[in-house]
This record gives sequence, C-alpha cells and structure tokens, in this order.
Amino acid sequence: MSKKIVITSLFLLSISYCLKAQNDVKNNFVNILSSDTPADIIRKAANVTPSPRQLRWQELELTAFFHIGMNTFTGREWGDGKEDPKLFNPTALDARQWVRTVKAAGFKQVIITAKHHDGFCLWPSKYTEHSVKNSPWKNGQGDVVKEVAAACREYKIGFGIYLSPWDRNSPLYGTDAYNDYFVNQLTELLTQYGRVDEVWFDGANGEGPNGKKQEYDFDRWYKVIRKLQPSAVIAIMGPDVRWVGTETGYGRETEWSVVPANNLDQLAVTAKSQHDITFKPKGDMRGDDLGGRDKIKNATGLVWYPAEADVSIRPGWFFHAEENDKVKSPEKLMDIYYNSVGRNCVLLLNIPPDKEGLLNASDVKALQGWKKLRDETFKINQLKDAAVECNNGVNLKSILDDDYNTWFTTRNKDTSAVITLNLKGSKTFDVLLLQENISIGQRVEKFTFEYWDGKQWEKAIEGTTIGYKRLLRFSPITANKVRLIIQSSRLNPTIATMGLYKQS
Ligand code: FUL
Repeated sequence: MSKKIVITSLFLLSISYCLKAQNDVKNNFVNILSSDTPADIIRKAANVTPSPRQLRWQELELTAFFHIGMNTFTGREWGDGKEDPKLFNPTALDARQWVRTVKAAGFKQVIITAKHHDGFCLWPSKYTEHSVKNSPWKNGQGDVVKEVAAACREYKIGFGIYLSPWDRNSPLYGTDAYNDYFVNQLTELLTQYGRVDEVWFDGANGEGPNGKKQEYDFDRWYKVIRKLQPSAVIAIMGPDVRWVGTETGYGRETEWSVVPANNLDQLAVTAKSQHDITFKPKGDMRGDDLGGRDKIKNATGLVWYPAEADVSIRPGWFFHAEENDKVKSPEKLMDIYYNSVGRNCVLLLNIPPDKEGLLNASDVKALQGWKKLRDETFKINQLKDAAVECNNGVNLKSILDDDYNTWFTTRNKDTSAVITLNLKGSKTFDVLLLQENISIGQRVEKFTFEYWDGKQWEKAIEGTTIGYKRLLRFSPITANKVRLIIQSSRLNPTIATMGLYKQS
C-alpha cells in the first residue's frame, strides 16, 4: 500500500470515528431536522441531558438568597438610585451567621445581591462611588461580597452573585458605555472572590437616571462568565437555569427540564452543545407545560433548561421590621418544598438579613422548624428492605440503595413497567418520593402508584413527570404491598430512587 493510501484510509477512519462519537455524545442541546418524525423528536428529547454544571446545580436542591442593600435601610423594595451611601450601616454584620444558619437548615449554596436595581454595590467597586466604600460601615473599608464568599468557603457551600442589569444610579445607563461598566463590575466579582457557582441576572429592565432604557449586551456578559468562571450556572436571564415563572415557590405539576429552543433567543441552532454557547430566554415561561409532546412536536431544537423556583421567606425581598410577624411558617415552607423541590425544581429561598446585618430571630426559627419537619418526615423509608419485582426490569434493587448514581431501567426498548414492592410487614405512609437519573435524560411521562388493600389494587396517587425529584402527598395508607406503574416514558425509564414516608 502506498503511503498516500494509508494516510487517506487513516483519515477516513478517524472521520467515521468522530462522526460516531458525535452521534453517541450526550448533549444538553439537540437540533431537530425537518426530516425528523414525531418519534425521532421524542427519542431526541429523551437523550438530552444536563451539562455538568447544570447537574451539579440540580443536585443542590436548596439554595438561599440574601437580599441586603440600601433598601434594608430605607424600607423600600426598589430604590431609585438617589440614596445616600451613608445610610448603609449594618453594624453587627456577620456573614458567617447567615451561612452557618442556612447550612444547618440544609441549603447547599447561597446568592448575595451584590448590586440591586438601585445600583449600590456591596463591594468596593472601583468603577463607581455608589458603594460600601462611601458608607460608615467599617469606615468604608468593608466588603459584604468578600465576607459572604469567605463564609461559604469556610462552611463548604456554594457561592453565587446577583448582579442587577438594571441600574438606576449609573449615569452611563442607557448608553453603550454601560455594557463596559457592567463587564468591569462582573469582572471584579468573578476574579476577586474565588470560585463563583451561580450568576443570577434579573429580568427587570427599567429606565436609568437619564430616563433611557438599556440594550443589555447579554452575549458579551455570558462570554465573560464562561471565560472567568466556567463552572458557574447563569440563571434566569441566562442559558443554564430557567425562571419557573412565578415568585411563589410553587412549581408546575408537569415540569420538563427539556424544552423547545424556539423560545430562546440564541445562536445555538447550529451548535452541538450548550457548554460553549449561550442564549437568553424569551417567550412564554409561564404556561402549565413547557415541554410535553405537544410543545416539542414543532421545535427547531431542544435544550436542557431546568427550572428554579424563587420565593422570599417574607412578603418582601428585603428586610422590613414590620414584616417580622409575617415570616412564613415551617408548615408553609414545607408546602413550598413539596411544590418546588418535589416538582423537579431547585428552590431558591430568600432570607433577608436585617438592619444590623444578621438573619433575624423570626426567620431563623422558621428555618429550624422547617428543617425539623423535613428530618422527621424523611427519616425512615418504609420501603427499606422491601422485595422488588418487575418482569421487564433490570437493576431492581438500585431503587432502594440510597445511591442516586445507580438506577433501575427496563429491558429491550420497553417504555412501560410495573414495579411491585413487597414491604417488610404492614407500613403506614402518605408521601411518595421518586427520582429519575437525569444524567441519562428525563423520560417518564405518566405513572400511577397503587397499594394492595388485601383484596385488590387501589390507586393512591398518579402523576406525569418525575425528573430529578418528585414528591407526592396523599391520605395515609397502611399496606404491605405497593406498586409503581410507569404507563408512559419517552425511552426506557430510569428510576434512581423510590421512597415511602409518613409525614410528621
Ligand atoms: C425581582 C426583583 O425586582 C426583586 O426586587 C427581587 O430581586 C427578585 C428576586 O427579582 O425581579
């Protein structure tokens, strides 16, 4: 064989290998071709998976927001940017107390409002005078962002920043120069405080001090974040995490993490993966179902874009003493938990520090009470040691091994299954927990959970999507045999975890 032929065949071999590898690659974005049949589209949707940063974020389940700033001292929710920096004086500020408290309550990451709409910076930015450096707090030597980042490192939890694009103080707002100003601030935040895990961009876009509105240069901002903090998710006005659509903390019954890319203003249609590309959301984020068969059938692309449910523990986002008796109760927080984390969302709960710079006793008490309720409810899985049966299933025991990374699935191409569990004696329960292994994709579309009443099977509850976590409550049931019927799934279903609990 001549040298030329050898080189050509090696070249062809490597091309076919690359093509195969590309087809097999798991992506958080897929194009839909005009030649794709409805069945092709469903199969493609079933194979879209989270990027590593999205998977890490989803597994957090609980993240905490800390809204503190000028509004804490003026009693407002939205400052107008004319506030005097001298008003900012949280004399006993202790970020370690904030982080310690939320960590004890089960939170895995926090987000600090580095700059809210009033433009006041909680760090001594060198690009504006409107910051902590001109406040009496620590004689202008303080840096709230630094203290929060250090506390997160000390207590080993994630750290994120909220940087409001809308700035009612900056004279540059409404001009091209504002995008440079914003990039400079972003760069300070992403280079001076160690690792950043989440960057949260609010959608609000009002007028600046000169009455002008700003064209935000999102694409440029995203590039800066990807370059400086590649493992950070960009949330809300960003490509990695979607706003659930309300500020109540209640997600939807049917929550698909894979949604049509048509709703996204992006350059991605030709890109293979969202790892390196970016887009900002547009269109409907509030419908009852954003990713069902009806929604994806005309999609031009599909993207992994999971939901975050944000809500404040108080009526307002900032601390107001007159709301101390309106802090959400442990029971209300529990209901929010079932309807956010239990509906395939990450919950972002805001606990605003008070004027002294501490989490207020009423909020701390509510968090502790809520944690106690969760601990008591989820202490004993009534399925423990149950015998698992399923005609067409593999890895049956992995649904009970407390390991998210092992999972049950079906043989062949079966998209339905009946998993029967014979319990260790008669048990009483009123909460069902299910988890799909989302690193394989989100697939289950319809399921029913039944119990044996001694004579026949009775329905306890039914549902549509599962996703990373699904929690469903029902009236207490006592039984020694139960079954999960997966009626419909986009491809072989995966069940990583199944649990039955009794609410305390
Ligand atoms: C909203 C803001 O306008 C609120 O003040 C708050 O920061 C919330 C989390 O997002 O859009």
